[in-house]
Amino acid sequence: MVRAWYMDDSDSDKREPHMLDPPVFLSLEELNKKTGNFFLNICKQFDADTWELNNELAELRKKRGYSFEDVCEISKDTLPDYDNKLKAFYTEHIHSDEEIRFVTAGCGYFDFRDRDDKWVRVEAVKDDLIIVPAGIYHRFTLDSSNYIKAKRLFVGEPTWTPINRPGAEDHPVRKDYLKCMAIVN
Ligand code: KMT
Ligand code: NI
Repeated sequence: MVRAWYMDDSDSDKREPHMLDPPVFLSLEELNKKTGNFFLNICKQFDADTWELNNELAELRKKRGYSFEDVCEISKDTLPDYDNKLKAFYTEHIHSDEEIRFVTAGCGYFDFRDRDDKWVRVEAVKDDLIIVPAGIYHRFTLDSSNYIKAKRLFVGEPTWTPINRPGAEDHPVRKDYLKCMAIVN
């Protein structure tokens, strides 16, 4: 199950959960409200061992036009330029397209800014499909197990380039995201 919670502001190891004391969890519905309805139905679960047989996942891919697919395995031994990549993943950024990750092994944290600019941490484990909307501020870190394997899906030819904050405020994709957020409650 995808779990989500508000983060504390301690600057200890980012791979720790960083829950508030006591913890404040968000249901997917609450997460959805806090981020402008973008999360509705997008933190989904599919059995990673049988995903190829799953019609619902096939439908979703077709509907959203996910034509590209590869595998990203993040560990010191499997990811070239590991330290720099992890640093870039954890630098707050947006993308001009959706970032789609289907976790097939391991665990990681996707952090998102809510509509009040507070960090919400979303735990991604095996079977979780996470679709990060274009224009939302986010970042990623491994947890203390230091390992995740995920499929990366994309519409067309992928561009993984992050647009870092600050510097992303005037990007048209960011403006579109804010416009959408303003009209939902
Ligand atoms: C990204 O762009 O943040 C990543 O690819 C993170 C890891 S995917 C499990
Ligand atoms: Ni990203």
